[in-house]
Amino acid sequence: MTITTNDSAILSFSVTTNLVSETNGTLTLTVNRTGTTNNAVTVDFTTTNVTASAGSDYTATNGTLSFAAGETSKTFTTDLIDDDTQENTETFRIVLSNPVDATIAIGTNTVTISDDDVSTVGFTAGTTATAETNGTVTLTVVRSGATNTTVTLDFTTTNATALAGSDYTATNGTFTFNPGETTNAVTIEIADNATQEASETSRSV
Ligand SMILES: [Ca+2]
Ligand SMILES: [Ca+2]
Ligand SMILES: [Ca+2]
Repeated sequence: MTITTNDSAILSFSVTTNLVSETNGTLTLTVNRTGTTNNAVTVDFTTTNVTASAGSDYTATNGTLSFAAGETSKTFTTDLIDDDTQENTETFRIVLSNPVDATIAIGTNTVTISDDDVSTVGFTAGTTATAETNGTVTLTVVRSGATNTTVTLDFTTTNATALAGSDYTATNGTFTFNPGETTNAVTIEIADNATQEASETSRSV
């Protein structure tokens, strides 16, 4: 007598999407087996690019999951790559294939990687002292963090106790950091007048 059965092992990712930060390091994925559990089954997995790129955004990963008889869950990991580049949110997929003695129900898992990198800009110093005989004062702005984007920011002088026109030349403009640039500077003219004055201040913002 021959006994036939329609029962089979059914393999599914535990979730269909993962939202991660590139700083997470490692992502653990789970494949569950339902249906028949009394036989050994295998299934292959591999990563595939969507907008994220293997090698720069995550580590390409592939292998075979082997469920022993009675096993209902297997996990594997794939690594995320944390860089200093400011990027859009990107995705890749992990796909199950080649089931042996099993069928695949949910065989695609989409991983969405969010970016953590920003440009930070600021003056190198909060205050600058200069003598009026110097003629000019140069203020430097630097950017740190992500440097792969173009960043612009406006600046203008405002009076504190020094007066534009008589003590310094009112100055405004825009700093532009091109990709890769980390330093900008502006030079402001200081008036050397004949009047005796207390020390005076102006601000650049
Ligand atoms: Ca990335
Ligand atoms: Ca980063
Ligand atoms: Ca990044």
